[in-house]
Parts: sequence; structure tokens; C-alpha cells
Amino acid sequence: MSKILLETLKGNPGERVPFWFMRQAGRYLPEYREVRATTKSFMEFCYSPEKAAEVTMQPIRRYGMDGAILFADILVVPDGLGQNVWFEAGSGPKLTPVKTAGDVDRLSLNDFHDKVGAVYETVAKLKHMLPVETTLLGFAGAPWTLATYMIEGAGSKDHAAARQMGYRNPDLFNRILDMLVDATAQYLCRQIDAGADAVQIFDSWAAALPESVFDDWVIKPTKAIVDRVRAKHPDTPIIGFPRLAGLQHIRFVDETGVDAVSLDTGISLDWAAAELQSKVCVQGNIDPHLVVSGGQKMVGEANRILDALKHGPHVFNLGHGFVPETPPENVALLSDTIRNYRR
Ligand code: 1CP
Repeated sequence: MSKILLETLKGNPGERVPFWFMRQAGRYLPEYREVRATTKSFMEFCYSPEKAAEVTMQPIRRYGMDGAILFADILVVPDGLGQNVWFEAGSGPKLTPVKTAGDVDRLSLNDFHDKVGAVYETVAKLKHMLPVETTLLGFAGAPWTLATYMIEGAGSKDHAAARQMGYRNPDLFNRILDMLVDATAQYLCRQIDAGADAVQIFDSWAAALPESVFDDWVIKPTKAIVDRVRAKHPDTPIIGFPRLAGLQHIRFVDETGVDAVSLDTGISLDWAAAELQSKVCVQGNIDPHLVVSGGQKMVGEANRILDALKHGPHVFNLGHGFVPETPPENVALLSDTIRNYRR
């Protein structure tokens, strides 16, 4: 049986539009909270192949998405490079910030695959657990988004520390980006070796960067990763997600060489159909907060998105991840709406 999500990502859409959702495994599901409660540390949870594989499967069992995304976190990569990463309840990720050349010197790829190896085990387990028609998605954070956490030492609103290092000390900043390109390309290749059918690169904080640095901080590192992954795995589709990048999506698609682009909630669909979907598969983009509200408004919006993107390859998804307050029954209604739609 063929995998319709994988085929669509390769530019061969069928009659039905495939779907999966960012953060489809997560806190909105009671069965996730139950497994999550068995491990105190979130990073340790990400490095527990059995539990990570189990929570990856949970939404597939409930809703039958066409894609299962590996359960892990983007901050596994800085952790593998030797930075301290931990999660504090209620306040999100924390890292020992990288500020100086000495801090960068302490990071390396030497023990990387040993440290993150449990993630590859999760992928290998999933390969055996998933229905044959379900596409297994690997993922990583993009270098720019990872750098915002690594330099700030936490999540941040305007990514001040990373932007200022990028301007003030480009040599040091580029050392961080280069190391992230190297680690991420290897990390994604290993996920594919272990069984991932496609991969997504999350650049969640690509918003509002000036054109001049969007090239150096978003496009070039992403292109370097795409080139390296493709050299080893030419048939594995790569999805880019330069969230909130506005008109810069056009250059992102033209210059990085991604096979598909994920659209945030704010993108005009007619524009995306004309400017992006004519070149690559598009993915998206219902507002996760509309799924909290649900009902006929959500169904109407899902149909608007499906209609607007029906003339080319489209993977239905959210414009960003599910929020914890999402009622699981709304996800069922949304899944049925997409599954029953015919182009
Ligand atoms: O204890 C918990 O359950 C914490 C919540 C949680 C979950 C469910 C975190 C902490 N990470 C995850 C899983 C996760 N993160 C996945 C798994 C697969 C799936 O989608 O079902 C993926 C792909 C991610 C990716 C991720 N982590 C991104 C990129 C996507 C996005 O949302 O923009 C980012 C920015 C992170 C960092 C992160 N991890 C967790 C939190 C709370 C955050 C965000 C912090 C912030 O807002 O800065």
C-alpha cells in the first residue's frame, strides 16, 4: 500500500488530501499526560525510546493521521553538543547560555550520536509499530531557531541575545551556526537511516528578520542541511517551516531547495497557491486556536483551506502546534472533515 503523505510531499497528489498535525502527540491527550507523568525530566522522556514511541503512536490510534511525527524535541541537538538543557515546569526550556568563544569551544560533535542515540532507537521502533500506509516523519530545529535558545539560555520574545551576537560578533555566531548545520545534517541522516520517510526542519522563530540577515541566518544554513541530507538520501522529502517569514517564503523556497513548505496561520492562501505551491508541496495552515474553539466555524475554515489549495500538492496541517487546551473531540471532527474531502 502506498503512503499518500509521502507521495504528496514528492509532488504526486492523489484524490484525498493527507494530514498530520504539529504537536499531535502532547498535553491535550490524557493518554500522553499519563505516560509523561512516569518520567520527571522532559529530556529523559525524549530519550526513552519505548515511551517516546508510545506517545508518537497515541494520536495515530485515535485519529489515523497519514503521518506520525517522531516524539522528541528540537533541543535534543544542543544537548547532544554538550550544552546543559533542562525543562522547568511552567516556564519552558532552560539552557546554560552560550555567550563567549570559550562557551562555543566546550561544544562539540564528539559524543553527539551517543548522547542522542535513543532518538534513533525511537525511530527504528516506530518503523515496526506504524501501519504501512503511515508516513514516519523525523525532524530537527533549524540552526537559527536553535541558536535563539542556545544564546539566550531560554525561550525569548524578540531573540535579542542571538540577534545582537549575530550583528556584533558574526565570527562567533557563524561558528555556532556552522556547528548546528553539521550536527543537524548528521542527525537527520541518522533518523532517515533508522527509518524516517521524510523530515521537517522547524524554523519557528524566522519572523521579522531583515532581508540582509535572513539569507545568512535562515536560508544558507537550511540550504547547507538540505544539500547534505539530499546527497545521502536523494529520495527523502524535506519540509521547511520558516514560520512567519512573510514574503521571504519565496526566496526560502527558491534558494533552500526544500521539497515542501509549511505555512503559518497568517499566510494568504491564494498567494501561497500562486507563488509557492506552483513550485513545491505546501502544508498547513489552520489556526490551532480555532481547533480549541471547534464546531462549524472550524469545519468551514478547514474547507476553505482545502478548496484554496486543491489545485496542487497539499498536506493539511496546523499553522503552528496544538495547544494543551485543545479538546480531543475537536481533533476528531477536524480529522474526519479532512479525510472525507475530495479534490
Ligand atoms: O512536558 C511536556 O509535555 C512539554 C511540552 C512539549 C512537547 C509535547 C515540549 C516542550 N516539546 C514537545 C514535543 C515536541 N516539540 C515535538 C514532538 C512531536 C509532535 O509534534 O507531536 C516537536 C516536533 C517539537 C518541536 C519544538 N520544540 C519546536 C518547534 C515547533 C514549534 O512549536 O514551534 C520548538 C520551538 C520547541 C521548543 C519547546 N519544547 C517544549 C516547549 C514548551 C517549547 C517551546 C518553548 C518556547 O515557546 O520558546
